[in-house]
Amino acid sequence: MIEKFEWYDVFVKRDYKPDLENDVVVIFKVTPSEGFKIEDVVGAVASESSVGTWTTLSILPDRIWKLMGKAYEIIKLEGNSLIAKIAYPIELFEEGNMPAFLASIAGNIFGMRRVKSLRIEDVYFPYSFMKFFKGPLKGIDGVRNIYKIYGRPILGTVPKPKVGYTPEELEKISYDILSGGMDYIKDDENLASPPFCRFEERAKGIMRAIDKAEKESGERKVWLANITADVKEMERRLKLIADYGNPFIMIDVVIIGWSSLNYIRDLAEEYNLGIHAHRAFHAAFTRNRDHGMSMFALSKLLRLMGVDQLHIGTPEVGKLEAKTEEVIEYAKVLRESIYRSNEVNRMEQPWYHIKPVLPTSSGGLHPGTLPEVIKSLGVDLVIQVGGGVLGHPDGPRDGAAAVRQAVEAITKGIPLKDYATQHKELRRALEKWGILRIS
Ligand code: CAP
Ligand code: MG
Repeated sequence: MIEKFEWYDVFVKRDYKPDLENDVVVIFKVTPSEGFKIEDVVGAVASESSVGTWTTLSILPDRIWKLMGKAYEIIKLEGNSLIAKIAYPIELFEEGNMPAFLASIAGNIFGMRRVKSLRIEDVYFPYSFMKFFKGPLKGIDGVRNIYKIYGRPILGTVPKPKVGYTPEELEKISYDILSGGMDYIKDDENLASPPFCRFEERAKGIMRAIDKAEKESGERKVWLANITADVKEMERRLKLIADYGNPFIMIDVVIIGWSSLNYIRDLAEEYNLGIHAHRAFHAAFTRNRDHGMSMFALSKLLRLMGVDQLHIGTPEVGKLEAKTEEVIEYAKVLRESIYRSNEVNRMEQPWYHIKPVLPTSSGGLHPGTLPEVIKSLGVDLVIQVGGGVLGHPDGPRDGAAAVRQAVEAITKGIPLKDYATQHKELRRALEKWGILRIS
């Protein structure tokens, strides 16, 4: 028998100094349920996410004391919430196994009765943990080298309606968009291979459009081909894309899951393909600021896993809920070689061998929003415009041209309304949608 102790209390060690070479640190925002002491709640989170359960045990090998999560810092926030920093020794985790890692630090704890709500704000990875992950194959330089586009954002369109076109219709739209000036054409996140638009037929049509647009424009054109499906089917579609010589695939990374992503990441390397990551479903757990996981932490996990482009949303001019200052931090943590912040819920993160990811800004954009997008997020960016191209009064070709002109104007430092006097397509877009500013 071991001596009696308060089980959850032993996971709170305020005198512990995290070992930044050998500890993973998770920063949680914790809101305790009524009637529970802070230590009992934070200790429970550290226990259940590492080695413990709800009670003391009759068998407890000495090793366990080394493996346990240690809550070493607790900071009270306004209201009833607090920030808890918990350090986990890397020996707790299998090397390179992201799903199992998440089953620890993002598993049962979200449902514990004693937490009213719980949110992973940040996850710090030491090199000793990171070295088992590959990160992006291409990274920002690799993606730019595909297109040979430097110094401006990469521009593309997702045709709308998002699902419903036939392959023939998409071939025409793709050609119009690409010859209008877009760099890529993208499938929507929920377009897979429905009966009226089978993947193979779509591939034929879009690749024909790409060939034609490339020959005429002399520019590289790309299809972000959504292969989201069962893993075996994704593999088949990925190989088809590689056979066509198209350099990119797209996947709905959150929906397909971590082990599928890992598998596809390795295959993409074998076939030398970039990965465009759509984040559909993320808002189910990132949007609530008290519960789930932050988009910031998700961005870090996905950079580690190795996507080349990731959707991060827009500044406050788009259609989806977002806070400009938060979106800027997502872009920073994807791009920088050492991420730094003074915020209480963030840690400094060096990225070592892990290449940067190109952030993708998307959702309700049109030419009149782009000055704010580029002002907030810079030019190392993918700008993705759907309705803002397909909704152009004179059709998709002019819609694409208007986006390209807007970006030309911004990179030359010319106000959109001045550039529009000489560029009809841009003028027509601004007449319909105006120029939006973050007030
Ligand atoms: C954009 C989009 C994107 C969302 C994803 C859509 O179309 O294709 O999937 O923006 O958002 O279907 O809504 P529009 P995020 O340009 O027509 O809005 O990148 O923020 O995850
Ligand atoms: Mg979409």
